[in-house]
This record gives sequence, C-alpha cells and structure tokens, in this order.
Amino acid sequence: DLIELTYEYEHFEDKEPKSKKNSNSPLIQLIDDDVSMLILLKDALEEQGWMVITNTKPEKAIHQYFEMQPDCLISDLHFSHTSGFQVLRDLQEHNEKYFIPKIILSMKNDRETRIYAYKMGADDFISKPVDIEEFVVKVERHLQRKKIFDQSVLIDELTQVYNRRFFDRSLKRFFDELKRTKQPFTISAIDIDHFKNVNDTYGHQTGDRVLIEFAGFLKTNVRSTDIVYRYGGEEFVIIFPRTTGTEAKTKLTHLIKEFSNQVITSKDGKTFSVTFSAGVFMVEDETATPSNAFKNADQALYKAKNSGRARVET
Ligand code: GH3
Ligand code: MG
Ligand code: MG
Ligand code: MG
Repeated sequence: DLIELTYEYEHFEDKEPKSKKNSNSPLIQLIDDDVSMLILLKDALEEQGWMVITNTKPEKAIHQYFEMQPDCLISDLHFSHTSGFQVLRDLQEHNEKYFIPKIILSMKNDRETRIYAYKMGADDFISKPVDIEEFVVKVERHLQRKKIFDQSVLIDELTQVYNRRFFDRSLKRFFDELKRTKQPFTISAIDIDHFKNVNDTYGHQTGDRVLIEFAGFLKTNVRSTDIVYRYGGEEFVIIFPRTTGTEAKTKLTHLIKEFSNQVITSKDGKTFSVTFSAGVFMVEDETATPSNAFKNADQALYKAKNSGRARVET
C-alpha cells in the first residue's frame, strides 16, 4: 500500500488537466499532500465537468497558479513543512487585483484558525472530513460568482466580446506563454472605416447596432481559439494564437471582403454596408513587450488606413 501511495504521490505531482484552459469549463486548482484526499476531491470535481490541476507541494502550486490562472483555488491547511496560510500569504498581493475564490480545507477547525484563514484571503473554509456533496455545491457557488464577476469586468457590455482590460491581461499571458513554448502568435488591430459617417448618416443607435453586428461577425468567423476584443469605440483587436502574420493577413483579407458584402439596415430602413481596416503584427521574439507589440499592430493599421482603407497591412 505504501508503495502504491508513493507511486500515486509522484504520479500526482503538478498534474495538468488533459485539455488546456481554453474551453469553457472552469479550472480548479487543488492542493493537498494527502494523495487519497486529492484523488477523492479531484474525482468529485471532475464529475461536474470541471477541469482540475492538483499539487501536493504548495511551493510548486504557487508557480502553477500564476501559470495556469485557475478560476478557483482549494488548499489544504496542513503540510509537513509549510502551511496553507503560506499559500494564501503568497497570493495576497495578487488577491488585491484579481478575484479568484480560495477555499481552505482543514482538519483543524477552531474559531481562531477559521478567522485567520479569512483574514489571509480565504473566501471559504471547509473542515475535514469533507462532506463531498456540500463541498461540490460550495465550489459550484464560488465558480458561479467568479463567472459573473469575470463577465462584468472583462466583457464589453455593448458587443459582448472581451474588453480592453481583458486584452491587456491576456496579452501579458500570451507573452508568458511565448517564453515557455516559443509559439508565435499574431496581434491584429482593427478599425471600422468612416464610422463617424455611419453615426452621422444613420444615427448613433444604428451605429451601435453596427458595432454589435461587427463584433458578432468577427467572433463567429474566427477559430474558437482566436480571441476577439473591443479595444474601445469602433476599434477591435484579435489575438491569433499559433498563427503567423501571413496567415492572419490572409484570414483578415477574407473577412474584410465578406463583411463589406453584408447588407446592414438602418433604423429607418435604409441599407448600407461598412468596411474595416486591419494591421497585423506577429510576435515571435520573446524580448518584445506587450505594449510594443500592440503599437506595431496599430502602426500597421495606420498604414492600412493611409493606403486606402478596407485592407490589411503588416
Ligand atoms: P477612419 O476610417 O479613419 O477610422 O474614420 P472613422 O470615422 O471611423 O474614425 P473616427 O475615429 O474619426 O471616428 C470614430 C467614431 O466612432 C467617432 C465616435 O463617435 C464613434 N464611436 C465610438 N464609440 C462608439 C459607440 O459606442 N457607439 C457609436 N454609435 N459610435 C461610437
Ligand atoms: Mg495535509
Ligand atoms: Mg478609430
Ligand atoms: Mg474608424
């Protein structure tokens, strides 16, 4: 049994989920040095369709937390050489800016311990032995709150695509990933042509509708791994992961043609069409910075505007 447990222990070190966190299912990070507990809880969570990463060592867990950006963190309190409080402490600064529900599991369940856990940044406290049904439903509530929070902070209200705040955040993450995987990605800055005319001719409300339609058009016509953001006003950004500048340019050229063929109807029944311009910049050099990369894409967009609009430049 001991051998088996040792095997499982090693087997369980820093386990990543089979699929990466791009799908819609939430990612939960579970930290416990008790492997049988880890297995039990992991199974219960996975049964809900959630993705789970597990750690037996808190130090490694912190590292993985920043790398994987889980939607919820669940940590045991007692470890042989450290404490779950340390995990909370290490994440305190991050906690001030990001909302990731944190749940502490503990054999020790006295009032002082619980209060201290909350003070250190825990959102919930579950005592061991764990009631699985209550555990799962609690996690579900936390994930639901997290989802609502993310949607309200990271999604653009008008167009329902990601907003600039999320763009800044994910761009940073793509740069981190570039360092690890050396996989290039391409940023595209997009701007609707003569949008002021649309507002002036057909009214602001129709302008808003164009923005909604345009965002929907982009979202439905790119791959599910490509991410569309509204950067502001009539400006959008797309990040194309694992895509070269040439590939992105071809794709966008096609999208420009297709969108310009779409007939838009104004509030008072007039029909018109709209074009857009785009600039692309491929990020393959790890020494590039997020702000520089975006600036380059924006400069390419500027070039597209100056050379006649309804086109893509690099
Ligand atoms: P260009 O081809 O050079 O991009 O010309 P443009 O008219 O699209 O560019 P400009 O930046 O001069 O105008 C952008 C307009 O977009 C001005 C602004 O009123 C409008 N706009 C920005 N945000 C919104 C919005 O949320 N709704 C509507 N209806 N209009 C918006
Ligand atoms: Mg323990
Ligand atoms: Mg503009
Ligand atoms: Mg414009």
